[in-house]
Amino acid sequence: PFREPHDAVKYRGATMVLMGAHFGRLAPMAKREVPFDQAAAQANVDIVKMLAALPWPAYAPGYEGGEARSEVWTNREGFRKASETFQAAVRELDAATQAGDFDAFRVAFGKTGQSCKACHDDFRKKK
Ligand code: ASC
Repeated sequence: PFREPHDAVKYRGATMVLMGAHFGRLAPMAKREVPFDQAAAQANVDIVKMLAALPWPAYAPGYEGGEARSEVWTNREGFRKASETFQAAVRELDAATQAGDFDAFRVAFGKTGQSCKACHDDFRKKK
């Protein structure tokens, strides 16, 4: 689906930037810095959920490069598991937000952030 590796690198980078922005907007609520606003949270979770499904085909064989470490391609099973852990956490975040359950939202927010970090630790180049 990508004409050249560079296009895949840009595509997955764009999804990561947008996910970071919209996941980040949940942080003040999760940290109790502002009151939990279910509608505002859901608007951001919906965007994260949609984006969370998108980047994986852009890591197909042949699309090495950018910030991705070679381990993405040499440890396919590990990368697949990391991506599934992340997507499962996002589903949990979505369910908690839809339910308006703030405690579950906080737990799922933490799990989701951990899964972002775990995958970055193992599969993203050190900055
Ligand atoms: C973010 C973001 C990440 C994760 C990670 C959580 O908002 O951009 O990569 O959360 O920092 O530990």
